[in-house]
Amino acid sequence: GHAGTDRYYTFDEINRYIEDLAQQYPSRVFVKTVGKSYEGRTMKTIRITNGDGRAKKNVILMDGGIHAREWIAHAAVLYAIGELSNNYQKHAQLLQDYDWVILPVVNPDGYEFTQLSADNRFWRKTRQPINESCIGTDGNRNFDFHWNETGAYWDPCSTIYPGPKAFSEPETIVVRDLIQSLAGRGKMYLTLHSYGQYILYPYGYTNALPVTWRDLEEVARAGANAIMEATGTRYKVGCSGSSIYPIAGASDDYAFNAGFPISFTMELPPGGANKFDPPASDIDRLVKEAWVGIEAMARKVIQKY
Ligand code: 0X9
Ligand code: ZN
Repeated sequence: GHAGTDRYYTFDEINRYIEDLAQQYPSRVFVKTVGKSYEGRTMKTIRITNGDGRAKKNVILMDGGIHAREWIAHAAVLYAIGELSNNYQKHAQLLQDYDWVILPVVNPDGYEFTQLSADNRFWRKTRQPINESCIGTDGNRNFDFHWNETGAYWDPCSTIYPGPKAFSEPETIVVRDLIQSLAGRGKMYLTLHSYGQYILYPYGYTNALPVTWRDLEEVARAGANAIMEATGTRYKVGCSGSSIYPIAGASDDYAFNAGFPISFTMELPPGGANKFDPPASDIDRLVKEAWVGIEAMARKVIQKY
């Protein structure tokens, strides 16, 4: 059944959950080690298929938790994994011509750090030291597409430090390699964050729109409309660079530039005093609502590509 909807799972619990799914559904669900974090944690993807064995299907690539403190993102990714794995008959359409590849925890060191003590709860970055006094890089400023051009800050102690160079972090290299290995087959890249209630599309590094912005707008709208209909929650849709502020070196722009025709950052709703900490009692509602949007966007993508 579903996991991590009544409390936030630890990194180990998340890994165990996806391993269990792979054991339970050995013909359809596959877990693969794709790298190690700076502190040596094993990073794993789960690939969910319909088990027909057809190779080289189109792919939807999803990840969460590049920012450590955005726990609701990890939880939403986990819920999507549970839906696709356990309710695969209901979701036959979503798995007919597409495989789903999902990296549930992009920043395991940061995630563990935020769970270690209340003092660390709102840590955002990776955990690789930069110098004697500053730790961590903002993973979502570390990708090699217009790296460090805007929306980052040079101070290694800053929460939006882009790293000493593009792909200085083992964790962003993992995402890079996933994106590159799927180029051509990858039709939608979806990265989950909080908070803001946005579905954001490229570009992020500038407020200029890509020529295909209407396709991006159409798919994002499908997601936002489905959520609105289901729960009344309003997710705003728009280009990252003009809807919030220009940020370079983010994973969404990188995937889009690598050939994913659809690439979104989904910012889940705020919660709790700090806005990054929805109470455990809200997880179930928020992740189900996010799934309504994800499913609607996937349907649209599958129909278009
Ligand atoms: O700043 C970010 O990385 C994201 N917001 S968050 O509050 N979760 O940190 C927004 C990223 C949007 N994408 C791009 N600007 N490319
Ligand atoms: Zn974020």
